[in-house]
Amino acid sequence: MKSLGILGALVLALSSTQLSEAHGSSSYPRAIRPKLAGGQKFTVYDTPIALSVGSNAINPAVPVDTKNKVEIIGTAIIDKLSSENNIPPSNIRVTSAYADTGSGITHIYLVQTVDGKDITNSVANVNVDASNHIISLSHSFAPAGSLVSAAKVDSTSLESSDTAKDALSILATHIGISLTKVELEAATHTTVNNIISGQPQLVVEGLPTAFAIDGTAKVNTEYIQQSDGSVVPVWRVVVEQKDHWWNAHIDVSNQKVISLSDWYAQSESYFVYAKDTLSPADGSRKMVVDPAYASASPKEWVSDDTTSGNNVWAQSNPFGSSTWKTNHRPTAQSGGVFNYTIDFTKAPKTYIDAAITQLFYSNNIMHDLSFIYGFDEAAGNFQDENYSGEGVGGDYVVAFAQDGGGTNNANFATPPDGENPRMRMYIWTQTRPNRDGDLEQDIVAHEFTHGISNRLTGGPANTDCLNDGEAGGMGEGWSDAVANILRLKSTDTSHTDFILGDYVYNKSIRKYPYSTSLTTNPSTYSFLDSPEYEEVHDIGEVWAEMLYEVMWALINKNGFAKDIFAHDLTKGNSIMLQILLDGMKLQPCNPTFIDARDAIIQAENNLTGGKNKCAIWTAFAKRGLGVNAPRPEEGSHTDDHTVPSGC
Ligand SMILES: *C1O[C@H](CO)[C@@H](O)[C@H](O)[C@H]1NC(C)=O
Ligand SMILES: *[C@@H]1O[C@H](CO)[C@@H](O)[C@H](O)[C@H]1NC(C)=O
Ligand SMILES: *[C@@H]1O[C@H](CO)[C@@H](O)[C@H](O)[C@H]1NC(C)=O
Ligand SMILES: *[C@@H]1O[C@H](CO)[C@@H](O)[C@H](O)[C@H]1NC(C)=O
Ligand SMILES: [Ca+2]
Ligand SMILES: [Zn+2]
Repeated sequence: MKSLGILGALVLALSSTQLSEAHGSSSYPRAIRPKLAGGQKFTVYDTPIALSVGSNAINPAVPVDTKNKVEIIGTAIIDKLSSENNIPPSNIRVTSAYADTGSGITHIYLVQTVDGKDITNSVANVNVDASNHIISLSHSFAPAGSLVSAAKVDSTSLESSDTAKDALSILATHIGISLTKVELEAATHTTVNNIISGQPQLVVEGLPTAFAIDGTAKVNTEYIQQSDGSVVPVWRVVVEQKDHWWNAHIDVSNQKVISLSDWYAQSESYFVYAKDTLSPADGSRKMVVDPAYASASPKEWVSDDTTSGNNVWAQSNPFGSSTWKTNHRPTAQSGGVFNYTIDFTKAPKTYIDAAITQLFYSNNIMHDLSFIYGFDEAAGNFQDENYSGEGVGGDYVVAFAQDGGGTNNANFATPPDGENPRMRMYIWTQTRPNRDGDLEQDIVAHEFTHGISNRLTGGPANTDCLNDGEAGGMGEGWSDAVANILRLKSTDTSHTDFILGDYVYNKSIRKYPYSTSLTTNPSTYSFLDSPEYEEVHDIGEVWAEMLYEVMWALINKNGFAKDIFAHDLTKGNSIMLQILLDGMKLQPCNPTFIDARDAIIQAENNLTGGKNKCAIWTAFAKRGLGVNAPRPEEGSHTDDHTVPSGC
């Protein structure tokens, strides 16, 4: 019988089928803002531009105090932005300006106005060097013509208490907090002038504390530029709650929230088997707070309050279907906390929320780790939004926890860059109660690594390079090898043996443990000629065993990085992961063992200048892949233990 994934046969390469997408079901408020068509381009001048007031260039040595100098520069900037963008100077206001004492650069921040009110997202910043030259500039001003319609709106009426209360009611509905008519009517209000802008602002008091922690909300009118460049009047509402401090802009004409930001930095916490814990057999769960790596996931992992984000969407899938958007996902408790119970005396389905949380966590860990080692946007990784603009976005991992489509296995399907891959994790039935593959890190790491090797070998647009034979077998082998690198602990030595799938299967899912002992694991290149070694997982076991030898050779020579995420390329385990991924990028489509070995050696040569060349050759040669090992087209996989001369 042929099965899929970690145990059975091959990894699927999906055709480019597009699945229809339903809308997500979360009610949690996401930050929103109009995406301006013109963006906010940042211009850096190679030759700084002299500033002038009227027709007079500003004297580089303005002999006045700093405050005065900042004011003069501010006026000059307003004149420049005004004439360049055809906006009257009276419609541009400096919001902040200061001369930085360290760099000597003066920073001027501005906003465009209508009727004396700010267009909240039409802003500029200009940087001026110590000799009064503009060194860089950016703005998102609305085009001149778009202001005409906005100027016609009578904004004074918007400051009445009734309309202000309308605005509160719309925001409450949007963020899912009850605020009744009666509660609103009971609230009182006063008018004050905003400390910074000087513009009138209504302070509404006596609101229920679920909506406003101190009972008050501030409302005023402003304008906002929409994505098409048009400018519309909005209510701005600022209200603080226990875990949020909202700054909302509500469109007056259609009564919708069109911009929303939260001044609280949202934290994310997961109660999980952390990345240094292999499975429930290896330790207990703990709370990890904000585990995202900023270089890989600058906006963290969660986009709203459930297990979906830029890198991964994790959900249940009891019927093994292929759609995911409307599937069940757990909702975080207040403060972004994902903490769900597990009772191991019961069936896995009783702890599905903990399983989904774990799967979401482990996939994101794999995303960040592989990103740090070069499986990034340009290299075709899995992300909805690719922040660099390189590669193709729209392809976060769709990960199904406790998928009902199978048992005793797991699999990963890798379509080309730009299409969502699928990870399916099954329940394992060897034990009573059954066990859940979502909770075993080496299973998830194995599956995710299929995505890495498929996208990197032959380029991100081609995921048909590791389908069968030696290439397909190495696909399985790299997946075990990366799982082995991730699970390393500082107490492990080259005498430690690793068993894959130990927790879910209650024994190894491979023939032999990974070991540097030829007795414990006798695998060598010539095993590939045995009829028992035609299936990809069997071939993969030989490759992963060779890589296990290389890994320990590198650690023994270079030492061990306690934290693989620190990317310390002087340490053996970090070098190993780096040259595995670099080798995948270098090697040809449908590589043989020999091709892949040569790519790893080339990658190491590039990384360190060949410091570890002999250590790597010695490790491969120990398992029969020495310099004279024949290529498969030469007829056999005879073991060769020769190392290059000089080693
Ligand atoms: C490795 O590759 C980089 C980028 O192509 C190159 O700049 C560098 O010189 C190479 N290093 C070695 C040791 O070959
Ligand atoms: C997780 O939630 C349980 C209640 O289900 C609670 O008792 C426990 O303290 C929480 N754990 C953490 C670390 O917050
Ligand atoms: C990459 O992501 C950016 C958003 O960050 C998007 O604008 C762009 O279209 C994406 N590129 C591709 C080719 O998908
Ligand atoms: C695991 O296997 C051992 C025998 O190898 C057995 O004694 C034990 O009960 C099994 N554990 C479970 C949870 O089934
Ligand atoms: Ca991608
Ligand atoms: Zn596999």
